[in-house]
Amino acid sequence: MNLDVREVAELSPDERASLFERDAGVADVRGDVRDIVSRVREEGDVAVREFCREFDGVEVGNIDVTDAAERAFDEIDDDVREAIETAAENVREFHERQMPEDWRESFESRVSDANATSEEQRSSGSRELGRRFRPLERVGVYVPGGTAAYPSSVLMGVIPAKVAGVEHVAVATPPAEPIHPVTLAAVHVADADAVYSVGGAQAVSALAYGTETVKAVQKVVGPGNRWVTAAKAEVRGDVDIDFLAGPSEILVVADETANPEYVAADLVAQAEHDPNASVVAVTADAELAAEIADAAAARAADAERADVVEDALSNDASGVLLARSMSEAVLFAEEYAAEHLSIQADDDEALLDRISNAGSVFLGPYTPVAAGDYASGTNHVLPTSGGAKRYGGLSVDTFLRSSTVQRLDEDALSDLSPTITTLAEAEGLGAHAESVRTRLGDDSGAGE
Ligand code: HSO
Ligand code: ZN
Repeated sequence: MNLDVREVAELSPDERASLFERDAGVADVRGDVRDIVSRVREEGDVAVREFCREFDGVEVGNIDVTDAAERAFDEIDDDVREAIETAAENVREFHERQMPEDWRESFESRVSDANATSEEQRSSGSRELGRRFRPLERVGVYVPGGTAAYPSSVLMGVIPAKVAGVEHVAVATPPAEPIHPVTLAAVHVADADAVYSVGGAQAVSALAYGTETVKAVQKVVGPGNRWVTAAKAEVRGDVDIDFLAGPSEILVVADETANPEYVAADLVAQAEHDPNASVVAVTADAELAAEIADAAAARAADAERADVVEDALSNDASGVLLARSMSEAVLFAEEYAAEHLSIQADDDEALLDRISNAGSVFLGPYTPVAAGDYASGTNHVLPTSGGAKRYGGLSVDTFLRSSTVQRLDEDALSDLSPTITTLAEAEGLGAHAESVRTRLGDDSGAGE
Protein backbone atom coordinates (compact mmCIF):
# COMPACT_ATOMS: atom_id res chain seq x y z
CA MET A 1 0.00 0.00 0.00
CA ASN A 2 0.95 3.65 -0.40
CA LEU A 3 0.17 6.32 2.12
CA ASP A 4 -0.20 9.90 0.92
CA VAL A 5 0.75 12.82 3.07
CA ARG A 6 -2.03 15.40 3.18
CA GLU A 7 -1.80 19.01 4.30
CA VAL A 8 -3.98 19.98 7.24
CA ALA A 9 -4.74 23.36 5.67
CA GLU A 10 -5.86 21.71 2.43
CA LEU A 11 -8.28 19.18 3.91
CA SER A 12 -11.74 19.44 2.38
CA PRO A 13 -14.79 19.73 4.65
CA ASP A 14 -15.53 16.04 3.96
CA GLU A 15 -12.01 15.00 4.86
CA ARG A 16 -12.16 17.02 8.06
CA ALA A 17 -15.50 15.48 8.93
CA SER A 18 -14.09 11.96 8.47
CA LEU A 19 -11.23 12.80 10.81
CA PHE A 20 -13.16 14.74 13.43
CA GLU A 21 -16.63 13.21 13.39
CA ARG A 22 -15.71 9.62 14.10
CA ASP A 23 -18.60 7.80 15.63
CA ALA A 24 -19.04 4.57 17.48
CA GLY A 25 -20.96 3.17 14.50
CA VAL A 26 -24.02 2.08 16.44
CA ALA A 27 -26.81 3.68 14.40
CA ASP A 28 -27.18 0.79 11.91
CA VAL A 29 -27.72 -1.87 14.55
CA ARG A 30 -29.89 0.04 17.03
CA GLY A 31 -33.12 -1.61 15.79
CA ASP A 32 -31.82 -5.18 15.95
CA VAL A 33 -30.20 -4.52 19.29
CA ARG A 34 -33.44 -3.22 20.75
CA ASP A 35 -35.08 -6.58 19.98
CA ILE A 36 -32.21 -8.59 21.47
CA VAL A 37 -32.18 -6.49 24.61
CA SER A 38 -35.90 -6.84 25.19
CA ARG A 39 -35.95 -10.58 24.44
CA VAL A 40 -33.23 -11.20 27.03
CA ARG A 41 -34.99 -8.91 29.47
CA GLU A 42 -38.22 -10.87 29.08
CA GLU A 43 -37.02 -14.42 28.56
CA GLY A 44 -33.75 -14.53 30.53
CA ASP A 45 -31.41 -17.51 30.11
CA VAL A 46 -33.48 -19.09 27.32
CA ALA A 47 -32.93 -16.05 25.12
CA VAL A 48 -29.27 -15.81 26.15
CA ARG A 49 -28.68 -19.39 25.00
CA GLU A 50 -30.56 -18.84 21.79
CA PHE A 51 -28.53 -15.74 20.87
CA CYS A 52 -25.26 -17.51 21.72
CA ARG A 53 -26.32 -20.22 19.28
CA GLU A 54 -27.37 -17.72 16.62
CA PHE A 55 -24.51 -15.19 16.82
CA ASP A 56 -21.58 -17.17 18.20
CA GLY A 57 -22.48 -20.62 16.93
CA VAL A 58 -21.95 -21.98 20.41
CA GLU A 59 -24.24 -24.26 22.37
CA VAL A 60 -23.66 -22.80 25.82
CA GLY A 61 -23.68 -25.31 28.66
CA ASN A 62 -23.05 -23.29 31.78
CA ILE A 63 -23.57 -19.56 31.39
CA ASP A 64 -21.78 -19.06 34.70
CA VAL A 65 -18.20 -20.24 34.20
CA THR A 66 -16.69 -18.69 37.31
CA ASP A 67 -15.21 -22.01 38.39
CA ALA A 68 -13.13 -22.24 35.23
CA ALA A 69 -11.12 -19.09 36.06
CA GLU A 70 -8.91 -20.56 38.76
CA ARG A 71 -8.31 -23.72 36.71
CA ALA A 72 -7.26 -21.63 33.72
CA PHE A 73 -4.90 -19.66 35.94
CA ASP A 74 -3.20 -22.88 37.05
CA GLU A 75 -2.96 -24.23 33.54
CA ILE A 76 -1.61 -21.34 31.45
CA ASP A 77 2.11 -20.89 30.71
CA ASP A 78 4.20 -19.52 33.55
CA ASP A 79 5.43 -16.53 31.55
CA VAL A 80 1.87 -15.52 30.63
CA ARG A 81 0.74 -15.94 34.23
CA GLU A 82 3.61 -13.74 35.41
CA ALA A 83 2.89 -11.11 32.76
CA ILE A 84 -0.76 -10.92 33.88
CA GLU A 85 0.33 -10.60 37.50
CA THR A 86 2.87 -7.87 36.77
CA ALA A 87 0.40 -5.93 34.65
CA ALA A 88 -2.29 -6.36 37.32
CA GLU A 89 0.02 -5.04 40.05
CA ASN A 90 0.84 -1.92 38.03
CA VAL A 91 -2.81 -1.29 37.19
CA ARG A 92 -3.78 -1.80 40.84
CA GLU A 93 -1.10 0.55 42.13
CA PHE A 94 -2.05 3.34 39.73
CA HIS A 95 -5.75 3.04 40.53
CA GLU A 96 -5.17 2.88 44.30
CA ARG A 97 -3.47 6.24 43.94
CA GLN A 98 -6.74 7.62 42.49
CA MET A 99 -8.87 6.69 45.50
CA PRO A 100 -10.41 9.86 46.92
CA GLU A 101 -10.61 10.29 50.70
CA ASP A 102 -13.75 11.21 52.58
CA TRP A 103 -13.39 14.65 54.10
CA ARG A 104 -15.14 17.00 56.56
CA GLU A 105 -14.15 20.56 57.15
CA SER A 106 -15.43 23.45 59.14
CA PHE A 107 -16.12 26.47 56.99
CA GLU A 108 -16.28 29.90 58.51
CA SER A 109 -19.71 31.45 58.52
CA ARG A 110 -20.16 34.40 56.22
CA VAL A 111 -22.56 36.95 57.66
CA SER A 112 -24.79 38.18 54.93
CA ASP A 113 -27.24 40.48 56.56
CA ALA A 114 -28.04 43.89 55.28
CA ASN A 115 -26.25 45.51 58.20
CA ALA A 116 -22.96 43.72 57.62
CA THR A 117 -20.41 46.32 56.76
CA SER A 118 -17.96 44.15 54.88
CA GLU A 119 -18.42 40.99 52.88
CA GLU A 120 -15.61 39.53 54.93
CA GLN A 121 -17.49 39.77 58.19
CA ARG A 122 -17.37 36.39 59.93
CA SER A 123 -19.09 34.93 62.96
CA SER A 124 -18.17 32.12 65.29
CA GLY A 125 -20.75 29.69 63.90
CA SER A 126 -19.67 26.29 62.72
CA ARG A 127 -20.65 25.17 59.24
CA GLU A 128 -19.25 21.70 58.80
CA LEU A 129 -19.31 20.32 55.26
CA GLY A 130 -17.88 17.22 53.68
CA ARG A 131 -17.87 14.67 50.97
CA ARG A 132 -17.92 10.89 51.22
CA PHE A 133 -17.39 8.23 48.59
CA ARG A 134 -19.02 4.83 48.48
CA PRO A 135 -18.59 2.10 45.88
CA LEU A 136 -21.40 0.75 43.77
CA GLU A 137 -22.41 -2.70 44.99
CA ARG A 138 -22.65 -4.59 41.69
CA VAL A 139 -21.03 -3.84 38.35
CA GLY A 140 -20.60 -5.70 35.07
CA VAL A 141 -17.47 -5.54 32.94
CA TYR A 142 -17.80 -6.44 29.29
CA VAL A 143 -14.70 -8.06 27.79
CA PRO A 144 -14.60 -8.44 24.02
CA GLY A 145 -13.76 -11.74 22.38
CA GLY A 146 -13.94 -11.98 18.62
CA THR A 147 -10.78 -11.83 16.55
CA ALA A 148 -8.49 -11.24 19.52
CA ALA A 149 -8.63 -12.23 23.18
CA TYR A 150 -8.60 -9.38 25.66
CA PRO A 151 -7.26 -10.47 29.04
CA SER A 152 -5.82 -6.95 29.38
CA SER A 153 -9.36 -5.55 29.23
CA VAL A 154 -10.32 -7.83 32.12
CA LEU A 155 -7.64 -6.16 34.24
CA MET A 156 -8.62 -2.65 33.10
CA GLY A 157 -12.29 -3.13 33.95
CA VAL A 158 -12.18 -5.29 37.05
CA ILE A 159 -9.23 -3.88 39.00
CA PRO A 160 -10.46 -0.26 39.30
CA ALA A 161 -13.85 -1.59 40.43
CA LYS A 162 -12.24 -3.81 43.06
CA VAL A 163 -9.95 -0.98 44.21
CA ALA A 164 -13.05 1.22 44.56
CA GLY A 165 -14.52 -1.48 46.82
CA VAL A 166 -17.26 -2.90 44.59
CA GLU A 167 -18.51 -6.10 46.21
CA HIS A 168 -19.75 -7.97 43.15
CA VAL A 169 -17.80 -7.51 39.92
CA ALA A 170 -19.02 -9.69 37.08
CA VAL A 171 -17.30 -10.23 33.75
CA ALA A 172 -19.16 -11.16 30.57
CA THR A 173 -17.26 -12.38 27.53
CA PRO A 174 -18.41 -14.12 24.35
CA PRO A 175 -18.81 -17.88 24.52
CA ALA A 176 -16.21 -20.00 22.79
CA GLU A 177 -15.18 -23.59 23.12
CA PRO A 178 -13.26 -23.07 25.28
CA ILE A 179 -13.28 -19.44 26.46
CA HIS A 180 -9.76 -18.14 25.98
CA PRO A 181 -7.83 -19.48 29.01
CA VAL A 182 -5.73 -16.32 29.33
CA THR A 183 -8.90 -14.22 29.59
CA LEU A 184 -10.17 -16.54 32.32
CA ALA A 185 -6.82 -16.45 34.12
CA ALA A 186 -6.96 -12.64 34.09
CA VAL A 187 -10.42 -12.86 35.69
CA HIS A 188 -8.83 -14.85 38.50
CA VAL A 189 -5.88 -12.45 38.94
CA ALA A 190 -8.16 -9.39 38.89
CA ASP A 191 -10.32 -11.12 41.51
CA ALA A 192 -13.65 -10.78 39.72
CA ASP A 193 -16.56 -12.43 41.50
CA ALA A 194 -18.29 -14.01 38.51
CA VAL A 195 -17.67 -14.64 34.85
CA TYR A 196 -20.42 -15.36 32.36
CA SER A 197 -20.07 -16.95 28.98
CA VAL A 198 -22.19 -14.54 26.98
CA GLY A 199 -21.25 -11.75 24.61
CA GLY A 200 -22.77 -9.06 22.42
CA ALA A 201 -25.96 -7.15 23.09
CA GLN A 202 -27.37 -10.18 24.91
CA ALA A 203 -24.58 -9.92 27.50
CA VAL A 204 -25.27 -6.24 28.14
CA SER A 205 -28.98 -6.92 28.56
CA ALA A 206 -28.36 -9.90 30.86
CA LEU A 207 -26.09 -7.77 33.07
CA ALA A 208 -28.48 -4.81 33.05
CA TYR A 209 -31.69 -6.69 33.86
CA GLY A 210 -30.49 -10.01 35.27
CA THR A 211 -31.53 -13.50 34.24
CA GLU A 212 -31.98 -16.72 36.22
CA THR A 213 -28.18 -17.11 36.15
CA VAL A 214 -26.84 -13.60 35.68
CA LYS A 215 -27.10 -11.22 38.62
CA ALA A 216 -28.32 -7.75 37.63
CA VAL A 217 -25.77 -4.96 38.07
CA GLN A 218 -26.00 -1.23 38.58
CA LYS A 219 -23.48 -0.26 35.94
CA VAL A 220 -22.12 -1.87 32.77
CA VAL A 221 -18.66 -0.84 31.60
CA GLY A 222 -16.10 -1.93 29.06
CA PRO A 223 -15.42 -1.77 25.35
CA GLY A 224 -17.09 -3.89 22.72
CA ASN A 225 -18.17 -3.99 19.09
CA ARG A 226 -21.04 -1.88 17.80
CA TRP A 227 -23.63 -4.41 19.00
CA VAL A 228 -22.31 -4.14 22.53
CA THR A 229 -22.09 -0.37 22.26
CA ALA A 230 -25.61 -0.05 20.88
CA ALA A 231 -26.87 -2.26 23.71
CA LYS A 232 -25.17 0.00 26.25
CA ALA A 233 -26.96 2.95 24.66
CA GLU A 234 -30.21 0.97 24.93
CA VAL A 235 -29.96 0.05 28.62
CA ARG A 236 -28.61 3.44 29.71
CA GLY A 237 -31.21 4.96 31.93
CA ASP A 238 -32.18 1.66 33.52
CA VAL A 239 -28.57 1.15 34.56
CA ASP A 240 -25.55 3.39 34.39
CA ILE A 241 -22.84 2.86 31.79
CA ASP A 242 -19.31 4.20 31.40
CA PHE A 243 -19.54 5.62 27.86
CA LEU A 244 -20.11 4.53 24.27
CA ALA A 245 -16.75 3.47 22.85
CA GLY A 246 -15.96 3.10 19.16
CA PRO A 247 -12.94 1.68 17.32
CA SER A 248 -9.42 2.38 18.67
CA GLU A 249 -7.71 5.64 17.84
CA ILE A 250 -4.27 7.13 18.02
CA LEU A 251 -3.00 10.58 17.17
CA VAL A 252 0.75 11.11 17.13
CA VAL A 253 1.96 14.71 17.26
CA ALA A 254 5.59 14.63 16.13
CA ASP A 255 8.36 17.15 15.53
CA GLU A 256 11.58 16.75 13.58
CA THR A 257 13.25 14.97 16.53
CA ALA A 258 10.77 12.06 16.37
CA ASN A 259 11.90 8.68 15.12
CA PRO A 260 9.63 7.88 12.14
CA GLU A 261 9.91 4.15 12.81
CA TYR A 262 8.55 4.60 16.35
CA VAL A 263 5.71 6.76 15.09
CA ALA A 264 4.86 4.25 12.36
CA ALA A 265 5.08 1.34 14.81
CA ASP A 266 2.56 3.02 17.13
CA LEU A 267 0.19 3.75 14.24
CA VAL A 268 0.34 0.16 13.02
CA ALA A 269 -0.13 -1.19 16.55
CA GLN A 270 -3.48 0.55 17.03
CA ALA A 271 -4.42 -0.15 13.40
CA GLU A 272 -4.32 -3.89 14.05
CA HIS A 273 -7.34 -3.62 16.37
CA ASP A 274 -9.92 -2.81 13.78
CA PRO A 275 -10.26 -1.96 10.07
CA ASN A 276 -12.22 1.09 11.28
CA ALA A 277 -9.50 2.24 13.68
CA SER A 278 -8.45 5.86 13.23
CA VAL A 279 -4.66 6.23 13.19
CA VAL A 280 -3.22 9.65 12.48
CA ALA A 281 0.17 11.34 12.65
CA VAL A 282 0.54 15.09 12.37
CA THR A 283 3.82 16.97 12.06
CA ALA A 284 5.11 20.25 10.68
CA ASP A 285 8.16 18.56 9.18
CA ALA A 286 7.58 17.49 5.55
CA GLU A 287 10.50 15.09 5.48
CA LEU A 288 9.37 13.37 8.68
CA ALA A 289 5.81 13.10 7.33
CA ALA A 290 7.06 11.30 4.22
CA GLU A 291 9.24 8.98 6.31
CA ILE A 292 6.33 8.12 8.62
CA ALA A 293 4.08 7.36 5.65
CA ASP A 294 6.70 5.08 4.08
CA ALA A 295 7.53 3.33 7.33
CA ALA A 296 3.85 2.76 8.15
CA ALA A 297 3.15 1.28 4.71
CA ALA A 298 6.16 -1.04 4.99
CA ARG A 299 5.20 -2.16 8.49
CA ALA A 300 1.60 -2.68 7.45
CA ALA A 301 2.67 -5.07 4.71
CA ASP A 302 4.73 -7.07 7.21
CA ALA A 303 2.17 -7.06 9.98
CA GLU A 304 0.67 -10.32 11.22
CA ARG A 305 -2.77 -8.81 10.75
CA ALA A 306 -1.79 -7.06 7.50
CA ASP A 307 -5.35 -6.96 6.14
CA VAL A 308 -6.78 -5.25 9.18
CA VAL A 309 -3.83 -2.85 9.42
CA GLU A 310 -3.98 -1.84 5.75
CA ASP A 311 -7.72 -1.27 5.94
CA ALA A 312 -7.29 0.86 9.04
CA LEU A 313 -4.44 2.91 7.56
CA SER A 314 -6.33 3.59 4.36
CA ASN A 315 -9.73 4.44 5.79
CA ASP A 316 -10.93 8.06 5.73
CA ALA A 317 -10.36 8.57 9.45
CA SER A 318 -6.63 7.79 9.17
CA GLY A 319 -3.61 9.42 7.56
CA VAL A 320 -0.31 11.24 7.81
CA LEU A 321 -0.82 14.98 7.92
CA LEU A 322 1.46 17.93 7.38
CA ALA A 323 0.77 21.05 9.42
CA ARG A 324 2.24 24.48 8.69
CA SER A 325 3.49 24.79 12.25
CA MET A 326 3.45 22.89 15.53
CA SER A 327 0.75 25.34 16.65
CA GLU A 328 -1.45 24.11 13.83
CA ALA A 329 -0.63 20.52 14.85
CA VAL A 330 -1.74 21.29 18.42
CA LEU A 331 -4.99 22.86 17.22
CA PHE A 332 -5.58 19.74 15.15
CA ALA A 333 -4.99 17.58 18.23
CA GLU A 334 -7.50 19.59 20.26
CA GLU A 335 -10.13 19.20 17.57
CA TYR A 336 -9.36 15.50 17.07
CA ALA A 337 -9.56 14.74 20.85
CA ALA A 338 -7.77 11.41 20.62
CA GLU A 339 -8.33 8.32 22.68
CA HIS A 340 -4.53 7.95 22.69
CA LEU A 341 -2.39 11.03 22.13
CA SER A 342 1.30 10.34 21.61
CA ILE A 343 3.59 13.36 21.64
CA GLN A 344 6.96 12.54 20.13
CA ALA A 345 8.65 15.93 20.19
CA ASP A 346 11.49 17.74 21.87
CA ASP A 347 9.20 20.16 23.64
CA ASP A 348 6.58 17.58 24.60
CA GLU A 349 5.62 19.09 27.95
CA ALA A 350 5.08 22.52 26.38
CA LEU A 351 2.88 20.98 23.69
CA LEU A 352 0.95 19.04 26.32
CA ASP A 353 0.33 22.26 28.24
CA ARG A 354 -1.71 23.46 25.28
CA ILE A 355 -3.86 20.33 25.02
CA SER A 356 -6.97 19.55 27.04
CA ASN A 357 -8.69 16.95 24.87
CA ALA A 358 -7.07 13.51 25.15
CA GLY A 359 -8.02 10.21 26.77
CA SER A 360 -4.49 9.13 27.63
CA VAL A 361 -1.23 10.89 26.77
CA PHE A 362 2.06 9.19 25.92
CA LEU A 363 5.20 11.30 26.19
CA GLY A 364 8.67 10.67 24.84
CA PRO A 365 10.29 8.08 22.61
CA TYR A 366 10.12 5.23 25.13
CA THR A 367 6.41 5.38 25.80
CA PRO A 368 4.60 3.39 23.14
CA VAL A 369 0.82 3.29 23.43
CA ALA A 370 1.14 -0.47 23.88
CA ALA A 371 2.70 0.23 27.30
CA GLY A 372 -0.56 1.77 28.44
CA ASP A 373 -2.60 -0.87 26.62
CA TYR A 374 -1.08 -3.55 28.80
CA ALA A 375 1.19 -2.77 31.62
CA SER A 376 2.27 0.72 32.63
CA GLY A 377 -0.71 0.91 34.97
CA THR A 378 -2.97 3.48 33.31
CA ASN A 379 -6.35 2.37 32.05
CA HIS A 380 -6.92 1.46 28.41
CA VAL A 381 -10.70 1.85 28.44
CA LEU A 382 -10.75 5.39 27.10
CA PRO A 383 -13.06 7.84 25.35
CA THR A 384 -13.09 7.53 21.57
CA SER A 385 -14.99 9.49 18.91
CA GLY A 386 -14.02 12.84 20.43
CA GLY A 387 -15.52 11.90 23.81
CA ALA A 388 -12.28 13.15 25.37
CA LYS A 389 -13.67 16.66 24.89
CA ARG A 390 -16.23 15.85 27.56
CA TYR A 391 -15.08 12.99 29.81
CA GLY A 392 -12.20 10.76 30.82
CA GLY A 393 -11.55 7.02 30.71
CA LEU A 394 -12.25 4.32 33.25
CA SER A 395 -10.93 5.07 36.74
CA VAL A 396 -11.92 4.36 40.33
CA ASP A 397 -14.35 7.29 40.04
CA THR A 398 -16.32 5.22 37.51
CA PHE A 399 -17.26 2.87 40.34
CA LEU A 400 -17.89 5.36 43.14
CA ARG A 401 -20.78 7.58 44.01
CA SER A 402 -20.37 10.54 46.29
CA SER A 403 -22.58 12.10 48.93
CA THR A 404 -22.18 15.45 50.54
CA VAL A 405 -22.75 15.87 54.27
CA GLN A 406 -23.29 18.90 56.48
CA ARG A 407 -23.84 19.99 60.06
CA LEU A 408 -24.56 23.58 61.15
CA ASP A 409 -24.61 24.81 64.70
CA GLU A 410 -27.15 27.38 65.90
CA ASP A 411 -24.89 30.35 65.21
CA ALA A 412 -24.11 29.17 61.72
CA LEU A 413 -27.79 28.67 60.95
CA SER A 414 -28.53 32.08 62.37
CA ASP A 415 -25.87 33.61 60.11
CA LEU A 416 -27.29 31.84 57.08
CA SER A 417 -30.89 32.52 57.99
CA PRO A 418 -31.34 35.80 56.07
CA THR A 419 -29.81 34.25 52.96
CA ILE A 420 -31.97 31.14 53.12
CA THR A 421 -35.22 32.85 54.00
CA THR A 422 -34.76 35.63 51.45
CA LEU A 423 -34.08 33.17 48.63
CA ALA A 424 -36.89 30.87 49.80
CA GLU A 425 -39.38 33.76 49.78
CA ALA A 426 -38.09 34.85 46.39
CA GLU A 427 -38.90 31.37 45.10
CA GLY A 428 -42.31 31.46 46.75
CA LEU A 429 -41.40 28.55 49.03
CA GLY A 430 -42.40 29.82 52.45
CA ALA A 431 -42.20 26.44 54.15
CA HIS A 432 -38.49 26.34 53.37
CA ALA A 433 -38.06 29.65 55.16
CA GLU A 434 -40.22 28.45 58.01
CA SER A 435 -38.06 25.38 58.57
CA VAL A 436 -35.25 27.79 59.44
CA ARG A 437 -37.26 30.27 61.51
CA THR A 438 -38.86 27.60 63.63
CA ARG A 439 -35.43 26.46 64.77
CA LEU A 440 -34.29 29.97 65.62
CA GLY A 441 -37.43 30.76 67.60
CA ASP A 442 -38.29 33.42 65.05
CA ASP A 443 -41.90 32.91 64.03
CA SER A 444 -42.31 36.28 62.41
CA GLY A 445 -42.81 34.77 58.99
CA ALA A 446 -45.23 32.06 60.06
CA GLY A 447 -48.42 31.90 58.05
CA GLU A 448 -47.26 34.40 55.42
N1 HSO B 1 -5.69 -0.15 22.48
C1 HSO B 1 -6.92 -0.75 22.96
C2 HSO B 1 -6.71 -1.62 24.17
C3 HSO B 1 -5.94 -2.85 23.94
N2 HSO B 1 -4.80 -2.96 23.24
C4 HSO B 1 -6.18 -4.11 24.41
C5 HSO B 1 -4.36 -4.20 23.31
N3 HSO B 1 -5.20 -4.91 23.99
C6 HSO B 1 -7.93 0.36 23.25
O1 HSO B 1 -7.45 1.30 24.10
ZN1 ZN C 1 -4.25 -1.54 21.72
